[in-house]
Amino acid sequence: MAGESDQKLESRLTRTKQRWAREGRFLTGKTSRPEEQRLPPGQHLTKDWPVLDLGVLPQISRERWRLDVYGAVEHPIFWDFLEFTAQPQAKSVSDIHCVTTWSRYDNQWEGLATRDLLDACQPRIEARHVVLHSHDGYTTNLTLEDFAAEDALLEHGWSGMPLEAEHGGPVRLVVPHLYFWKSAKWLRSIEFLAEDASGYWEVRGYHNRGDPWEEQRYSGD
Ligand SMILES: Nc1nc2c(c(=O)[nH]1)N[C@H]1C(S)=C(S)[C@@H](COP(=O)(O)O)O[C@H]1N2
Ligand SMILES: [Mo]
Repeated sequence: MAGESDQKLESRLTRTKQRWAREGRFLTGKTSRPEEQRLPPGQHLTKDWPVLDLGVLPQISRERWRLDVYGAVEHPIFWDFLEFTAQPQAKSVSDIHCVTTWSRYDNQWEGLATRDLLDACQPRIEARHVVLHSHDGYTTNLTLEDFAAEDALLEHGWSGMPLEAEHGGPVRLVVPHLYFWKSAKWLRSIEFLAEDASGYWEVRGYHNRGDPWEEQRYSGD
């Protein structure tokens, strides 16, 4: 997976964002808690919804889309879109916080709660980490605990409509309590692991966890 295919994903944006990580760009040195303030430190509010990715737009129809769940699980999953949407459906409203400093409030999501996915696949006792794999070659890593957050969803609907391709449709992850790079678009598979394995931005200077309230933008913050 590394090497050649990674090189194709080295866009100008990738190089700029790697430089920001080296320079500690946008860091305010402040922290705040969601109870005190809705906007995390160093963020500004936007009304539109920017598109941010590596510049590859995978065109996956709902008919062709499949989800693989594998690794340290009792029940590996291989669902098509109909099987996926036959699972319990959840709705949630949450805010987006992107590490490039924009935030967007009150996004209405619909999909499968990650907790319901965990019920279906039953992570084994040694499973502690999760890696998301996407159709554009992107990966990102989370602890099992962060993945299992109450408001985390495998999302296929936004504002009552199917999730648009540019925002990761047919299905993306949404983990509202972490910076948005953890929310993988064009989800293809979910891997459960005993040991952590860094993803695309995590090996390029970005924080392993990415809590916006602690301003965990870059590794070493
Ligand atoms: N597959 C994939 N998922 C991805 C990315 C990507 O490049 N590829 N970019 C991440 C980043 S850095 C951000 S800020 C959000 C942007 O999502 P949006 O384009 O829907 O706003 O997607 C995240 N998920
Ligand atoms: Mo981002």
